[in-house]
This record gives sequence, C-alpha cells and structure tokens, in this order.
Amino acid sequence: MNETQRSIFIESSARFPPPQGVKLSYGTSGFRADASILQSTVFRVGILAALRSLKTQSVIGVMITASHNQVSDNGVKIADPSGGMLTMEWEPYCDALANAPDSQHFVQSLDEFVKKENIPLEGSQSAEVMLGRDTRPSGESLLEAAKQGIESVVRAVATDMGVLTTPQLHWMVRARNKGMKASELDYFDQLSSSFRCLMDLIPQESVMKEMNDNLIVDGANGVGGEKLEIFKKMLNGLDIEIRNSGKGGVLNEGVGADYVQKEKVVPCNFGPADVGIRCASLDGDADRLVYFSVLSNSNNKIDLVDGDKILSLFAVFIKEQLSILNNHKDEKVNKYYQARLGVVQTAYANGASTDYLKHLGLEVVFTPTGVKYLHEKAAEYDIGIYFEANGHGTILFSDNFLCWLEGRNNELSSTSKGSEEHKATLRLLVISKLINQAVGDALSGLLLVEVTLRHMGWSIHRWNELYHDLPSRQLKVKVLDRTALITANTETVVVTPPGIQEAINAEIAKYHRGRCFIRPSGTEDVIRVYAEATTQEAADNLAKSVAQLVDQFLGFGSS
Ligand code: G16
Repeated sequence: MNETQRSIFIESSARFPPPQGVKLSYGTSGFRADASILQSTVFRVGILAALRSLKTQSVIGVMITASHNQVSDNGVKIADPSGGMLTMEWEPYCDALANAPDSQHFVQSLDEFVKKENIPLEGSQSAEVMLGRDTRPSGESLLEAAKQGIESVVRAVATDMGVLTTPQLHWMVRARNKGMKASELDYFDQLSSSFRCLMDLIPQESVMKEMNDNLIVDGANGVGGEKLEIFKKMLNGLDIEIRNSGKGGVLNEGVGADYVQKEKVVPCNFGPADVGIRCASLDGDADRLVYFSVLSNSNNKIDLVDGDKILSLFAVFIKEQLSILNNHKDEKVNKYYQARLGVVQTAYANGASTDYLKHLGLEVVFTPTGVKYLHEKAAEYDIGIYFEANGHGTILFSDNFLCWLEGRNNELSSTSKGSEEHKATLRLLVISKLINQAVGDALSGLLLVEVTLRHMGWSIHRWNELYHDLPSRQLKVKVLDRTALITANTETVVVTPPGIQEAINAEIAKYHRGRCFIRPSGTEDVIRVYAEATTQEAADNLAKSVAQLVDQFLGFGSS
C-alpha cells in the first residue's frame, strides 16, 4: 500500500483503540460482544468490507446487530456479493485484524493481507459498502465507526441504509449486485406482490377449510416488529396483530423467537386470552421465525412450532408442486426437469422431524450450526430447503432450475394457461421471489407459512400434528474458556477435552432414545447443551447431568 493510504490507516485506526485483554472471534454470525468494547472491531470490519468490495468488484454489506443477544450486546457481520455470509476463507483475516493490539500492528497485518489477497488498493477501482443496523441503542455510534473504517479506504463509499432487519440488508446487497432495484420499498414490493400472487393460486377447495385467519406476531421489541407494522399495510388479505413491536419493552427480554423456542413459554403480552390463535415470534433482527399456540390452563406453556416444522411444511408444499410437474412429465426435450430437492438440518433438529422428512422420501443432510454452513449445502440442490430448529432458514433455487421454470411457464402460458401444471410451475417461480434467496428471513418466511397453510387449508394444530416432537431440553453453561471445547461430526462428538465424550455417552445410555451433544456457542460466551429423550423428565435429567459434566471438565473449578 502507498504511504498516503498507510498514514490514513495509522491515523484513523489510532482513533479506535482496541479493548485490552479481550480476544474476539468472527463466530457463528460475525463478531458479538458487549457493545461497549466493539468500536475498534467495527471500525476494522468497515475497512475489511471495503477491501472485500475492491477485491470482488461488487457491493458488500455490513450489518450492525447482535440478533437474539441481550440488548447491551451488539455485533457486526459482513454480507458477501451474493447477499450471503462472508466467505469463510476471510474469517481468519477478520480475527487477525480485529485482535491486532494497536494501530501499528493493525496496519502491518493489513498490508500483508492486501498483498496476500492481491487487493487492488492502488488501482482506479472504487468500493461500495451498504450499511444497516438494528434498533439497539449502541447501533448508531457503531455504524459511525464502520463508516469511518470504510471511508478510510481511498475511493470507498459507505451507503447508510438506516435501521433494517438483517435479512433486508442481505437482500439489498444481492439485489444491487444483480443490477436490480434495492430499496426497502423494492423489498416490500417484491414480497407483497409474490404473496398476493401465491394467494391467488390457492385452490378453491382449500379456502377456509380448517384455517383461522387471525395471526398475532411477537416482534421481540425489535426491528422486525417495527418493519412489520409498516409492511402489513401493503399486505391486503392478511390480518396481523403485532405485539412487542418495540414501543416500551426491552429488546429480546422475555420476548422473541429465541426465548420462545428455548423456554417453550409465551412471550410477554401473550396469555390465556390468546388460546386457539395462531401466534408467531420473530427474533431481535428478524432473521428467525417460530410459531406457537398458547395452551389452555397451562401456566403460560405453549405448543411450539419450530424451524423443523416450518421446514416440514415447506417441504410438503414444494414436494406437492414437484409431483404435479412430474405427473405431467413429457420426456421430450425441455418439457421435463428432474429437480433435485434436498433438506439441510443441524444436530439441533428434533429426531422426529428428521424421521418425518426421510419418511417423505427426502434427502436429508446435516451441517454444523450456523446459516453459513446450511446455506452452502442447500445451494447444492435445485431446491434446497434449510432450517435450524431455532427458526433460521430459507429455500434456495438453483439458477438452472429457475431458468427452466421460466421457460416452461412461458410455454404453458400460451398452451395451457391455468392448468394444474401451469399453476404448479408458477407457484415454484413465485416462491423463489417471495422467500429470501440471500439468507433466512422471518418476514418472508412468515408470508410463505401463511400462504402455505391457506393452500393446505390447515390450522396451526393440523400443522403441528405432522409429527410429534421428541421431548428436548437446551441449557447453557458458563465456562472458563469455551474455545477449549472442540467438536467433530457436525458437532455431535467432542474431540477435546479428552474423556468428556465417554462420560456423555454413559449418561445417554441411561435413557431410551436418548441423544445429547454439547458445543461452544458462536454468539454468546457459553457452552450449549442439547438433550432429547422419550419423556420431558428424561430429557431434562439428561441435559442437567451433561451440564454438570461440562462444568466438571471446563467450568471454573476445573483448572
Ligand atoms: C446466529 C446464526 C444461526 C445460529 C445462531 C446460534 O443466529 O445466524 O445460524 O443458529 O446464531 O448460534 P450459537 O448457538 O452458536 O450461539 P442469530 O439469530 O443470533 O444471528
């Protein structure tokens, strides 16, 4: 890098000294920590994002959010040109740059990195980074730090898109790089027109079968509730009541998808009066979605309809459309496409959901936790449906298949408009426009759930009856150093520390259909424990005894 650029970096990074004695790591979904220590990290990520833009000659995204974490935390992550997560190859650079102890070391690492990656810092190309943030109070000053980072790269521009859901920012980055219109209004337009189109394609016989039209959405006191308030005005035909939309309550406190899914109780401001109504919960930045119904006389307990069930619902719907196409198959060239449909889950997927999906005849594959892994795997199929049990997921369509669908749709529009085959083709095409192709998106997911339930004529209870979850329990344990835990086989086996897996196996063996695994969280400073068994009591006991093992091997008394 030339001297001018070097001295700009030295001078600007000196204004953002890193916190002492803290090691940050680009985890499951970017950097996350207490917001008070993130200024320098976010500034440095801003620089890195501008360099990524130079390297890829595309628009890059930076989102300031800590999603489901408590309100005092914040975080930052980069969206790549496709709108997906930053390529994992760059994560070690993020770690190295974020942890450089002072501006001299930082600029030295930056220099090496620019050379190694061959980034055209001295050419004539410009860079652009789109910035978004959620509603956290710390977001504004962190966004300013990111902006200063971006703008310290010569010829780099920061475009502040304001307060957004995380998936909106990812969608906008993807749209910009595809040369499409990419404002918030364009996002709402695309989703609402696709929703209306799918509603128009609902078979007459399904209308009002078992379906109750009312829907109540818990907005987690975050950006998702706020956006849904605006968006719902464009959604004729969908009756939504929004609670916890951010006025008054605290972000993610006793509300939101993470709370509802982990605690399996109603969020604040829901209760016995809501029995029988279909309810949904978004998380703090609206990239997760779960549904639930309030149980009567049950002390705030709920029937949880989690990401696994959303995946199953979508799988049934898509499979139905594909079989309509197959029934009309004409082996003549171009009239038939053998689309590969696959589903992707993680170890958190309830065992009953995996059994159900396999029983449907679907190919089910597993990856470690984190959308970045699931998304990559799902992209290998013509239609790849991925969901984590926590409600994070989407449906990806391959370019080849979309191109074939477009062609077929044009053909059928002139030869057999309105036929079953034509409708199925259209539905698949429109689903690909409704559901976010960049990343899991609670708002687009919610619209697809709503239209699919109407298509099936199903109530939330009928949907929940697709299969019965095995009872499960999740716990988190604070430890000395969570990086001391290393896992393998998509997080189902512990490799380090030695001995703990054998001890876990001995606990599992005590329970019928017992299953349990532990993994270090990538977003919080804890070890997570997941246990499953045939009764709730057994799942609770298994989780508890394994949590004790974690404490014994890795806890504060273990050293
Ligand atoms: C992020 C990731 C998700 C992951 C979750 C939990 O979600 O995007 O893929 O499941 O973290 O991660 P961990 O168990 O490692 O803490 P979010 O909604 O917090 O962005």
